[in-house]
Amino acid sequence: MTEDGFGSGPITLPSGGPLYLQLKRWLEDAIANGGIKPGDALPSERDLALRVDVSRVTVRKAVQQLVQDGLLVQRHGSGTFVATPAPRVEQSLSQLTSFTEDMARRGMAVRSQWLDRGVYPPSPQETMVLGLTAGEQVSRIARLRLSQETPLAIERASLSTQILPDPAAVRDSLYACLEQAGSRPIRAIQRIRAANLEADEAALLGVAPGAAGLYIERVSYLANGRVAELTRSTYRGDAYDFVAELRLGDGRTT
Ligand code: 16G
Repeated sequence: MTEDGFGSGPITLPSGGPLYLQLKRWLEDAIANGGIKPGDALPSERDLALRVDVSRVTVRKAVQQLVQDGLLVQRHGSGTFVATPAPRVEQSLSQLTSFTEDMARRGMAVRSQWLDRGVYPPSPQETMVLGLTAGEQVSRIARLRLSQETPLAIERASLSTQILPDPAAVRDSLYACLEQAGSRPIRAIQRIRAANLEADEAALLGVAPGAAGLYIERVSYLANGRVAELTRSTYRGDAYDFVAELRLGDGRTT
């Protein structure tokens, strides 16, 4: 095999069963034994069909099943790749920290891909949660958050323009930017629920459509009690363990 793990000659499939299942098995084995690695690109459907000596329909069927199983990922316009398993992260639910801080503490590199940032007329939810007055605009920043080049979450933050007048001022970290302006939140309420990822979210997160995800809504507050941020995030379900410490309550009956 050459560097890409597929070599250049014909590929001999394991025997038995329908051809697409044979090809699927060959690909699964190659991924399992490291012959093809996370992030490797698959040859085009046409090349693979020629090399394996099967029809393109057979290749498509095998690939589709592996995408569904989460072993392969299709990226619009750039092809099909071996999926990268997410580093599993344990996240405490008792500390108000930022994504950048969480990853830095683990020595993991972070990067954000901007999906949107700008000042917009607010939605009714933003007006209500952020306590905006009539005619006030909202600053929005939406980012794909990556750690070690693996996408972990899509975060959409909305803030009053009084707290974040210029969304373009946010560089790597929203909380660092707020801290500089003296408006870093000190408290937050966070709601977490399970969700199956929509196709567009799944594509951004590099997982199969319908894969398990966590939908998280964080409303954070400044020291003066004003709402600082409403952030709605979609996290990869296979990447996060949220951990909460529980103590015996005052209302114990024993
Ligand atoms: C965390 C927060 C998010 C906050 C972000 C700031 C959750 C679910 N979300 O990811 O609300 O906006 O940190 O991160 O924990 P940053 O300072 O790195 O931009």
